[in-house]
Amino acid sequence: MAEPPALPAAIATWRTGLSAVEVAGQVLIAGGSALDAVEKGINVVELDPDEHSVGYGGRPNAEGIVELDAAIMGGRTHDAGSVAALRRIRRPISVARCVMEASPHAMLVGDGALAFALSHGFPAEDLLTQESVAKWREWREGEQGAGPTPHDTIGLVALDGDGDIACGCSTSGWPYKSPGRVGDSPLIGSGLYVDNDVGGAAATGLGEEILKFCASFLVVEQMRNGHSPMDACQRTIDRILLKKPQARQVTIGLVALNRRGEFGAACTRSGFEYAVWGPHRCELRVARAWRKGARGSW
Ligand code: SD4
Repeated sequence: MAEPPALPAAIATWRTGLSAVEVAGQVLIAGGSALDAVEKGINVVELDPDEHSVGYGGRPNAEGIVELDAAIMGGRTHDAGSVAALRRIRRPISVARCVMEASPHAMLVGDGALAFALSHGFPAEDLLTQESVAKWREWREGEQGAGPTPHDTIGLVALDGDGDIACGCSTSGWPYKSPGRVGDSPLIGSGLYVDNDVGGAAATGLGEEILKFCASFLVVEQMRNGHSPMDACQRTIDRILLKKPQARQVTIGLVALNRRGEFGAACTRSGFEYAVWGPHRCELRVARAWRKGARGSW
C-alpha cells in the first residue's frame, strides 16, 4: 500500500532555530515549497543583529571583517548552491539560492561571491554592529586564544506538502577566524545534505571536524539504510568519536528529518537544543542521552 503523504515539518539547530522554524512553518502551511521555507526561515536569523553567529551582527574574523558561509540544497533535483567567505551581504542563504538557480555553478567564494551577489541586486551593507565591534576589540586586546570558541550555525531542514525536502545553513563561522577560513556549512555533504527518497540533515559546531567526516551525508546515508533520524544522527556522532575521541571536547551537533516527517538530533555534548515544527506544534527540544530505537515524532 502506498504511504500516505507526510505532513509538512521542519527542524532547526539551537534555540535560535525556533524563530526560523516558525517562519518556515508559515511558508509550508501557505503551500510554499521546502526551498522557500528553508530560505525564509534562515533569513530571519541572518537579519537578527542579536544573533552573533549568523549574518548581520555575526562575529567578524581576526581582522574585524565579517565573512559569511551559507548553502542550500533541494532534495528533489539534488541541486545546490553555496557561498563562502562572503562579505557585506546580510542574507547569504539567499545568495546561495541565487547561485543554485541563476548561475551554472554550485559554489562561489570571496570577492567572486560578492560580485555575483551585487550583480543580482543584493545590496552591500555593513555587517558589523556596535556590539560586535566592541567584542572584537576586546578579543584583540585580550589573549586572542586560537582555541575553538562557542559559535552556532542556523541549520534548517524542511519537508513540504508535495513531499519535497530541502535544507540549508548559514553562519559567520568561528569567531575571529583567519581571513578566508571556511567551515563545514557551505560544503555540500558536510554542513548539509538532502535526498527526497530519504530525508535531510544539517550540522552545527566545529566545522574543522564536521567536514572531515562528511557528517550530513553520513546521516542521510544511515537513514537510507533504514535507521531513524535519531539513530542516524547518533551513529554519525559515534563514528566521529570512534576516530576522534577528543572531539568530545568540542560541540558537533546534527539534526535530521526524514520523508515521513520523523526527526532526530544528536550531539557530542549534552544540552544541544533544537527546534521542531509541525502543523499543530512548534517547540524547543534538547538532544537527550540516546536510546536505541528512539524516534522523534509528535
Ligand atoms: C563552522 N559549523 O563554521 C560552523 C559554525 C557552527 O556552532 O556551527 N558553530 O564551523
